[in-house]
Amino acid sequence: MEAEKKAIFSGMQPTGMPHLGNYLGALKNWVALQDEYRCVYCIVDMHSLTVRQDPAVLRRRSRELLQMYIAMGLDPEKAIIYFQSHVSGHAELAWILNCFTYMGELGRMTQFKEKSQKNSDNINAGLFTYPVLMAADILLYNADLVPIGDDQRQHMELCRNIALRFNNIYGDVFTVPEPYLPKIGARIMGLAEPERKMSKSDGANENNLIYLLDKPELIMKKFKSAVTDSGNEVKYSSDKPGISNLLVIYSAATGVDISQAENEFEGKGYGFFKQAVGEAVIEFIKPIQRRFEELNKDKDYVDAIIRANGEKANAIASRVLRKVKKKVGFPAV
Ligand code: ATP
Ligand code: LTN
Repeated sequence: MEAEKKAIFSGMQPTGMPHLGNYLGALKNWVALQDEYRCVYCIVDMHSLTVRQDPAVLRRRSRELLQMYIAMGLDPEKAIIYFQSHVSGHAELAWILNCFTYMGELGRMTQFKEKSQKNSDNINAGLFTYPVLMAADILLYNADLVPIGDDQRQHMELCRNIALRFNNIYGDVFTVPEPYLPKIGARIMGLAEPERKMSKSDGANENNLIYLLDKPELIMKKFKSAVTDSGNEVKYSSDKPGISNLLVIYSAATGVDISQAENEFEGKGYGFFKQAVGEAVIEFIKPIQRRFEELNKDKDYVDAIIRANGEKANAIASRVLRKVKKKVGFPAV
């Protein structure tokens, strides 16, 4: 039975607590897919090193993110959740794939351009080859589907091209993966700056993002101070980025579609609407926070998951890596 299930891989950087954008854009789908697919969900700590990190903070955040995966509803018996740095195959495959990726392709990546602008004092080679490591993550597990938010589409396209290029030379080695995006919520914008995506590393304005561990009062305060637009109609429209973003959040959080929500809030005004969005978000975040706190007290359980799942991931990765090494012509061990 297990062998017939399709495979899913996705990852998130431990660069901070996940926010509402991460949840609605990616994590929510991870949970939804875990019964139907063979899922592998990684904490991509190696990717985080492309930006300077404090070691103690990185270690803490990596563990917190793993706890968050479980608190959100991922079942570590069903899905494999583990740290990228615990499986050396990621780095090994990334090296091989580097030799099948062109400088020009990497130079075109929007994330690279944006991050080099933001970190102009540290434009390291890792930042440039970041998408190759991401391709290695995915191809190492022969993933069919990769649940991600909209900002990762371009990296996915590159990953597919690398896989196709490699397969063209060596035969069908890699599964060519497809991105999997939510119908609604693939790009959640900032609450204070609705023309920019909500982003963890954009902490300058804390009112811009809702962290999954924010207390209910703080969540409500942030929603109440969210930027709206002129007028007073709750309508989805390109000249109303603030209200449109709140409608997307409401719809993704409750499952009510946007036109239904527009009807629900007709004539109610922005203040009432913002309060309702806040309440909806608080409601689904509450059980996640409760579970996170419980896990905080259960160090042994979390340690056991880290060990067991790291081993499972390693076993899959080594099989694929062995095949790749043979194909490219490395001597057998
Ligand atoms: P950083 O700012 O450190 O780059 P991030 O907030 O962009 O972090 P990532 O760890 O890079 O988050 O992304 C994890 C997942 O969340 C990815 O699948 C990404 O596409 C998705 N994601 C990130 N931001 C948003 C957003 N604003 N809306 C929807 N999905 C998002
Ligand atoms: N690049 C992604 C994180 C990431 C990822 C992956 C996502 C690293 N490896 C593999 C999906 C599959 C990001 O910045 N959000």
